[in-house]
Amino acid sequence: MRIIPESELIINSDGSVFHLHLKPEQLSDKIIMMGDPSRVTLTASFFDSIECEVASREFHTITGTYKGKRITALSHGIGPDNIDIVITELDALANVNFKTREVKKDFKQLTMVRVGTSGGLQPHCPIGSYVVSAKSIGFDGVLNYYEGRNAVSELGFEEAFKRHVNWSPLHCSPYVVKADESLVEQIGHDMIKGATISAIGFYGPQGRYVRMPLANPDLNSRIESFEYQGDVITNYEMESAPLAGLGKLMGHRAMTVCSIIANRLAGESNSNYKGSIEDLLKTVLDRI
Ligand code: R1P
Repeated sequence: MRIIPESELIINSDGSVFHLHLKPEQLSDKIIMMGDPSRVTLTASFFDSIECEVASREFHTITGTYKGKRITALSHGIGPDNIDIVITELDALANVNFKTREVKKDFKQLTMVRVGTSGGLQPHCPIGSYVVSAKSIGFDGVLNYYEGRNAVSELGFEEAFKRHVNWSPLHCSPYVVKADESLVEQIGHDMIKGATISAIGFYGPQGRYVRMPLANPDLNSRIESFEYQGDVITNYEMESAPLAGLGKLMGHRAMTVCSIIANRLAGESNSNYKGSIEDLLKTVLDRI
């Protein structure tokens, strides 16, 4: 059996995993995730009881019970690169023996639902609607570093997308992955099912022109007009693709659902979205 070297999986002196600072016994197999650390406090305000709270960098975790279910609420910060850290460490907490540094014989499957905010790209995803990322298009490249990337990707969609938008060779190759289908049904059966882009940044990489002109100013209009076998691209955020892709590669159930807080077509946004995200968090807590 392979012993995972200390350099590959860093375990802190208190027995917690490197970035998240969590110990294996502090993690539930039901995990609700979000970018903003303060949203974890909001989520835990609906819990019946709190078992533990840990904060390290942008990673804020509270495990407790909600209507009798043991749930971990955790923030992952902003960006797809953070998802590589968070999913790998969550999987290690569940599936690596921290004493022997061996992979456990019995696999423990985690259920991970990210509740985020997002900008809509289609008229049927107005501000205030909830969009489940049934498919995600990763502009970030995280999944390309893992063996099995092609096995979990929709290769026909990827090729059609690159052709349609005239994908720049300077960008890393986009990957297209499905979220866990049974989880999408369980959490989002009455919500809009979409195809979501996980961008590698917030401004230029999502086509926002503040002061710096864009290298590909027509990329968003090409994205909006793209259609593949009935799918259109519904929204932009920054984490759903590595979450769905790495989750699938590792054998976990993972998905993202977002509250739409901006409409990129109409150029409108709503910065007062607390109520709608609160309702979405409660819905996910009820359904997870
Ligand atoms: C950008 O403002 C952040 O908001 C969205 C994006 O994915 C990115 O993380 O999600 P969260 O509201 O979950 O952070």
